[in-house]
Amino acid sequence: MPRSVDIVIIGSGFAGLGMAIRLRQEGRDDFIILERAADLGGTWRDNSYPGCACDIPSYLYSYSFAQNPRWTRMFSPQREIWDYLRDCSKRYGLGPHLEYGAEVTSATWDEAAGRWLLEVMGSRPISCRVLVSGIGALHVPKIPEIAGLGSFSGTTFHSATWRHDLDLTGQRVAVVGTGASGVQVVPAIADRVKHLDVYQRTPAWILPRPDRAIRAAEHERFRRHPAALRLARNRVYWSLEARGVGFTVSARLQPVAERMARRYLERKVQDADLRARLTPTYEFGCKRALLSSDFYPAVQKPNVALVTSGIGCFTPRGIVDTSGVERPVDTVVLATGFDVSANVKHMDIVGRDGVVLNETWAHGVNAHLGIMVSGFPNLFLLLGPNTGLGHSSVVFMIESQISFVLSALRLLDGVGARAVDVRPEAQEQSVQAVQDDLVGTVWQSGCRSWYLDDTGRNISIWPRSTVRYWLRTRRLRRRDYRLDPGRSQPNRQIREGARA
Ligand code: N01
Repeated sequence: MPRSVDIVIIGSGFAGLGMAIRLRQEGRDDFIILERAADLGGTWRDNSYPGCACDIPSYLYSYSFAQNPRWTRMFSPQREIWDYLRDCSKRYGLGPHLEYGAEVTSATWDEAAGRWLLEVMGSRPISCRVLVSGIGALHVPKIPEIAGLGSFSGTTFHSATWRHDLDLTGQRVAVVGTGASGVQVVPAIADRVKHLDVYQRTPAWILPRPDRAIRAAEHERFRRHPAALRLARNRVYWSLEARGVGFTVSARLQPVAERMARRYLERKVQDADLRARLTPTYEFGCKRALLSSDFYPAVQKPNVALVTSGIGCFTPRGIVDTSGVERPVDTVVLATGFDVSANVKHMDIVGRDGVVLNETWAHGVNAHLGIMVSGFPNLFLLLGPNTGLGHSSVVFMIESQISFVLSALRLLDGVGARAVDVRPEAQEQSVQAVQDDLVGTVWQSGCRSWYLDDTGRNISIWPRSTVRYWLRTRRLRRRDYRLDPGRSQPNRQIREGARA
């Protein structure tokens, strides 16, 4: 017998918890958060590799409605962000709403009842009026298909599932990948290991990270004057938004950033051959530009080797590069990123008329404003397709999406409708507008990045300013949506059964 709740949120990362807090602030308490893991925190729980930290300043990488006067650094380390999320959960009384070990395997729309029916591993089925996915984009580790990987007799793990039980001290280690995760892992373990091979397939554009400790006097000021904290946050927001102009409005600003990155590399790496191997050949910003002040020093340490000849295969002893040289190692860390096209694909989501979301997405993942998919009423995706950013904090995007969901709920309640569904033509138009806006941008300038799917279509980036996104998601444009009159029908018996 299914339990019945009004709203189900899937996932307890930044998106799911933010949604829950705002629901409570609006006086809506009939919701649960289903989390498949044993603790909350999403990507900031999973990514606990040494050196993991945020590359967006702390003031902006937090909720606007729950600002934190106690950040210890300008760029917060993972543990502090995870603690912040746990603190938010406590402060806003989310504990009773959280259910752990509850993996949603399928969601099916029941047209007659106007409700979603969820199958949940480790729990009874659940019936809900509104379903919000807060599972985000970077949660399925990408394990590369490299010949012989299974035959390696040492230890292999992905950066997002770090083996804390394993002491790397004195080991020979290989790190595969030099993206945002790789450039943080390498300096953090370089001094501890006996030898480190860094396998770089494509170099990244890197700028120094202007990190520093936040001083006691600043903490005191923020504690006494919350307006000062808001001001600090606004300053970061507008400076990143200004930086974003180079991505979104005037491509002419990109070479300026590229020059800065090139000069930084020249200053930090004297060896001409190494410098050449660390120099990207694609435009700045095409792949995510990275902030790191310790990656270049780390790859120049005597016990560290940058391998750029490409991975040929794995052997039981180690890795053979494409020129045939075998490098024996004890442990391989795969800092090889995430499968962004996975999004909600591991769930069977069945909408109106038995339409399956995965089939709808077979020719390309897309959603209206990254949030709604036509034919899937009362389903809202947080951090859905094309809502990632190259220049600013995704927490801002999440908050915009949460406001959108809240206004959809107000609309449903206000007009007495049981379902809201985006019209196919509105979705087509907004998806096309995003793809049109991407034409000619740096993200489409020819490099291979995780922003693109296998066909080369960009499924990750919002190509305009975050202000524009905020304006588009502030409230629902009525003509873009179909509203079904009536109330959703939680079976009275089911509800009583659930209470009992
Ligand atoms: O993943 P990535 P990530 N052989 O996809 C290489 C967020 N994040 O986990 O560039 C050899 O960027 C691949 O090479 P190439 C942030 O949004 C945020 O580092 O494809 N190499 C690349 O170097 C970020 O963008 C923070 O040629 C292989 C690397 O692996 C996103 O997460 C911190 C390979 C993957 O880089 C993903 O970052 C960390 C192969 N077969 C992450 N396959 C913050 O600070 C892949 N690679 C907020």
